[in-house]
Amino acid sequence: MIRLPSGAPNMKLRFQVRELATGSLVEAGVDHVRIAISGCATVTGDLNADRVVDAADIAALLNAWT
Ligand SMILES: [Ca+2]
Repeated sequence: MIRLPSGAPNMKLRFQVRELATGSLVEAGVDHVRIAISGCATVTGDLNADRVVDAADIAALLNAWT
């Protein structure tokens, strides 16, 4: 697993194959590569974590106001 820096807008994945000795035959294959995104971006002001800032967040704020 490779962790990318947060906020990275792009990603490049490169596989590199090279000879270990002259005259050798290099063959390579890439199989079963899986890219997954885990976690989620936070939305500023989203107090109830439904990824939308709306009246429910204001209500949550007012209900927490003591
Ligand atoms: Ca919300």
